[in-house]
Amino acid sequence: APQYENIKIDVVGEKKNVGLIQLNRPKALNALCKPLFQELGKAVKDFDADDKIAAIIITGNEKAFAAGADIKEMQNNTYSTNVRGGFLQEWEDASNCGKPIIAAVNGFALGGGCELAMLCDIIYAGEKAKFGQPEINIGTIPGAGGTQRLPRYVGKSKAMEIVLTGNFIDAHEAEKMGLVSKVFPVEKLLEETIKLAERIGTHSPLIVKMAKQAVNQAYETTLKSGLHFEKQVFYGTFATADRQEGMNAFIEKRTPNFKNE
Ligand code: CO8
Repeated sequence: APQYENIKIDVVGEKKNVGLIQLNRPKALNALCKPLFQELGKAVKDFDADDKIAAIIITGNEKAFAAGADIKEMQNNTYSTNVRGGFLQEWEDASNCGKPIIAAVNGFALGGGCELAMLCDIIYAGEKAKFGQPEINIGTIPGAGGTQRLPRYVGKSKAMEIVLTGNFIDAHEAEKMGLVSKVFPVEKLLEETIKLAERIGTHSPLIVKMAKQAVNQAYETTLKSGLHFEKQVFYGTFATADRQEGMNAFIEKRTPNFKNE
């Protein structure tokens, strides 16, 4: 297995089919420095390519999921160095994953940390989690989806309030506004997130991937072309062995044996 300095990886779940990535710069509240993001991108890519892995979890520690981009690292960036170096380009690696990624958020998910959670497919939170886009406090704006993904989750008024004030919202508020799908006691969060990943892992990985692509279209296109995309993918499932097996198993009252084909 590759050696990482800023993250820890593990394979968990009863069937060892869940890839776990823990952000691991506790002294900096898991601030997302460039080496961390490069390692995260590699870990996500490797799990995505591993046929034994059904879903991926990204988590932090009890104090912080991630407190944002590394302010010390970008303090002296200039417009020119950002453009020349493609600042934050590594983000694309994590968002191109075909498998489901679940964020398990305890503690702070701020700035780039909140944006990282939002580029995951599902967010589960511990009850002490705090979300926010505090970039405005340090004279900048969200740079990795905060102004685009957040309004799609919570609507314009709440997104404006979060981005323009820099105020934090707690886990229950985040759940109420649709940013987070469930809230758990802090010490239960990871096991509940693993259960969710395992539940997804009982299905055909092939069909899970198609379903993820279809839902993602809802955030990328008009309703009309999204519905068209959905219909084509739905029809496409009928070209797979797993669709036949799923329906056969239902009729025969048995558990399906999916082959990822
Ligand atoms: N970057 C670098 N270091 C950080 C960061 C950060 N974002 N957040 C915390 N740290 C460091 C602190 O400097 C401190 O280090 P040291 O001990 O060496 O002084 C250590 O972590 C502990 O932090 P605090 O002492 O501040 O802990 P508190 O419990 O007092 O406060 C807070 C916790 C409220 C989370 C506070 O640390 C804070 O406000 N952090 C900054 C939050 C922030 O502004 N985040 C937004 C950053 S900008 C951004 O994310 C731009 C997005 C662009 C895309 C990102 C792509 C990666």
